[in-house]
Amino acid sequence: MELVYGHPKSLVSIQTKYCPGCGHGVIHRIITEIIDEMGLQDRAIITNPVGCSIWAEYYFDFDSVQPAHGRTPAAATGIKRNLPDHLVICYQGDGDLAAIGTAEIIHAANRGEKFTTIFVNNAIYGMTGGQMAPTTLVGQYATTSPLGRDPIDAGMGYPIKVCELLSSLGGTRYLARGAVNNAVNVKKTKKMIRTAFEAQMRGEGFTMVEILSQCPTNWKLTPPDSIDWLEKNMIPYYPLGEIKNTLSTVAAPAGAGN
Ligand SMILES: Cc1ncc(C[n+]2csc(CCOP(=O)(O)OP(=O)(O)O)c2C)c(N)n1
Repeated sequence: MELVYGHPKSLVSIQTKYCPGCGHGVIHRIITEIIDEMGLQDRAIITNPVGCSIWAEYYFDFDSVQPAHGRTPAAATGIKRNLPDHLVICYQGDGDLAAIGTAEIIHAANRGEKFTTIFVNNAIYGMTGGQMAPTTLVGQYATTSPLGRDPIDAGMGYPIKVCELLSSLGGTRYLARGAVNNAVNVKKTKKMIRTAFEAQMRGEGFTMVEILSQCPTNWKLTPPDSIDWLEKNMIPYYPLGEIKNTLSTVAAPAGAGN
């Protein structure tokens, strides 16, 4: 009998600690499906720093390293340079990547480090209870912006579009933005991650997939309402699709980069 559906081998079969409606679980699922499809379970290493995904090492059935908050690109740089035949994934939240780790990601991207960043943008600090993140939308409530993010009068600045920001850097080869708010977007996001992983294994430069993801608990919404909120508020500001793609279209010579 042909198997049409199964649990990914690279994903441990246990209940996660994520809140109901959180996007991290879906993102874990599509990453592990691709790792299985590419046969990379024994050559995959994920670096997951502080944030809700601190639990990820319990769920991924392959190697993981937990660097300090925001320092994941530095750790991934060292790992990938030493193990160029491995799939190295930097799994970062928006607080981690776009606040405390801003310098790390900019320089890693600019150097064209050959790992893939999975940037989970839930527009808030999830783990610490809903403080404003660099990606929090204008007007959005957070515990540190109780009247809504106010870029000018309260001096809170504007939500940062990370893909667009990194796109000017010479070392970046593939920057795409997906979402996990519905089945169509999950499928498209999976395709983006696969493109990035394949490019990495061909030895191309820096690749990143930003994923707009629900945080019902800290958005103070039910899971269904958080899906609507993401679609109505996040997608118009953070457009989905490929923001930059300068990947080679010809196959790399045998052995190049892996
Ligand atoms: C050096 C350091 N500073 C601050 C913290 C507190 N802290 C833990 S998680 C976090 C924010 C995480 O937010 P994000 O990266 O967006 O991930 P999420 O929890 O939303 O998935 C912060 C500030 C810490 N653990 N270490």
